[in-house]
Amino acid sequence: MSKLNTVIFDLDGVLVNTDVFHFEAWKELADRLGVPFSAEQADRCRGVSRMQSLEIVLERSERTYTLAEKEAFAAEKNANYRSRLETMTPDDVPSEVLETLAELRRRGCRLALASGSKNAGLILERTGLGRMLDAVADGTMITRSKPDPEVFLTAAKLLGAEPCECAAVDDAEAGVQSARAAGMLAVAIAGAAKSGLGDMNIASVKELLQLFE
Ligand code: B16
Repeated sequence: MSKLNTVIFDLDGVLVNTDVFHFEAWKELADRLGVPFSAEQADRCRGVSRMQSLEIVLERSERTYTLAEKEAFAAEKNANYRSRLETMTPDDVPSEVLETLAELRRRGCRLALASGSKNAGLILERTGLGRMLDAVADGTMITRSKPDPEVFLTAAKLLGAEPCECAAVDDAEAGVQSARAAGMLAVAIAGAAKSGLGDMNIASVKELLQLFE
């Protein structure tokens, strides 16, 4: 196996806590429609596409909806979500994330993003995180969502990195599956780590530094 020299991060729930905004925006839609929506369902929305998330939100609905209605619901949720993103500032990036990115770079590591979100650009701009990354692959550049490996492979390609040189960090089951299918070292964090889904399972991004000592 080649030596690791690249770290590719998921965004929502890994570099920033926008997973909470996703939950709040989906919950408001579910409440308006009178559909129960649990934390367990919200957890299953992690990493998967907007329309797949909507299907999870609607799975306890007593009525079915047309595609046009579903597209309107997804647009409503996205407008709500983006209004929350507009409030973000650089202070919303946890200090341990900033310190870890800076230290990884100091150790010669290339850094990239692999997010399924079409809103990643807004988040990177609001938080200033874009300046700390060498490449960005997001939901606007792919046709297949996680667990398909496309987004992680796109990020690696942008850097000219081989998958075996990359550690891929994700908090979602779909994301860890995507990383593994890409042939990368799959590093699980947060919920995915608690379930032991990764090749490596970490509680904090700081633990990535042990890969580059
Ligand atoms: P959007 P990630 C994913 O981002 C989220 O985890 C997932 O909950 C969301 O449905 C998906 O992006 C699409 O996001 O609606 O903003 O385009 O975890 O891959 O960074």
